[in-house]
Amino acid sequence: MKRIPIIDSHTGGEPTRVVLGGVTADELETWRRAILCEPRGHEVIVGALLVEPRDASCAAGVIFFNNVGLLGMCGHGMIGLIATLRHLGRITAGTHRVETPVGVVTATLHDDGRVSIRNVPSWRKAAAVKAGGVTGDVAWGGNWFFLVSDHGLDLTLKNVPQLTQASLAMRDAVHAAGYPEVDHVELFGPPQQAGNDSRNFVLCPGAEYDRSPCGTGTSAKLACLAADGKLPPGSLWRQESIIGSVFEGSYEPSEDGIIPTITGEAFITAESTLLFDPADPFQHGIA
Ligand code: PYC
Repeated sequence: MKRIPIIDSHTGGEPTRVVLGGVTADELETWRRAILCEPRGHEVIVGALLVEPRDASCAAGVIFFNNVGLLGMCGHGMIGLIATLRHLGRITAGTHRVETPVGVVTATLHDDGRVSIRNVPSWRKAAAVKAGGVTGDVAWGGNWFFLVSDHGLDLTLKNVPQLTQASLAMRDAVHAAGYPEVDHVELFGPPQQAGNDSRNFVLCPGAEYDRSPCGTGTSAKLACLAADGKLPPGSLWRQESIIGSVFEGSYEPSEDGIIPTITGEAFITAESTLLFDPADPFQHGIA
C-alpha cells in the first residue's frame, strides 16, 4: 500500500494540499491527479510538494501543481504552505525564503499567523490586447494572466458558470492573438465590501475558478496598475475575490517591473495520509 502524508488548508477559501513525502519530484506526474482529484480530493485543490531546495539559503523548496499540470508559483498555496510549516512546528514567526520553479519567494510569517509573500518580479508584457471582443492586458505575476475589465459581466457566485465559459473563450482568443503562454484569465469589477479596491474572478488552467483573490493574479494586477501609474509604490491595494475573501497587496519598483508583496491568511483543515491500494482500479484517480 502506497502512503502519502498530507496537510490540507485553505487560504481565502482556496484549498492547498501540502505533500510531506511518499512521492518524489520525478514521480509527481504519475501521482499528481491521484493526490488532488476524485476520489481522494477534487479538481479545485492546488498541491504543494515539499522538496529539498537547491539554494541552501532557502528553508524549503516547493513544486505547485493542479488538476492539469504544474504551476510556476501559487500565492494562496505559498500562504498555505507557510501556515502548514508553522502548524508542523518547522518554522516560527519571521522571514523564510522558499524556492519555487520560477524563483525564490520570501515569506514573512507574522505573530498573528498572517503571511506576507514577497513574490517573484512581475511585469506587464502587453497592454490593451484586443481578443474575442474584449480588451485586456497580458501580465506575469508568477503565472501568466489575461486581465480584463471591459467584460460586462457581474462578478457574483451565481454567475460562475457564465464567467467560466466567457473566460475560457477569452483564453482561446488571447492565444490566437499571439499570447499562447496565458493560462489564467482574470476578470475585474467593482468591490462589494467597503474598503476594498476591486473584485476579481480568476479562471485557473484546469477551468476551475480561484476562491481566493489569487496571489499571482493580484501580483499581475499590481504590475498593470504600476505600469499605468495608477498605484504608487508602497500603497495598499485590497483585492476581493468572487467569494469575498481579501488579499492585501503593495509593490516596490524593480528594473523591469515590480516586486509585489501579498498578504493573506490560511487555516489548516486536515492532517491525513492518502492510501493507494494497488488493487484499487482508481488508485491513480478518475481519468
Ligand atoms: O494564488 O497564485 C495563486 C493561485 C494560482 C492558482 C490558484 N491560486
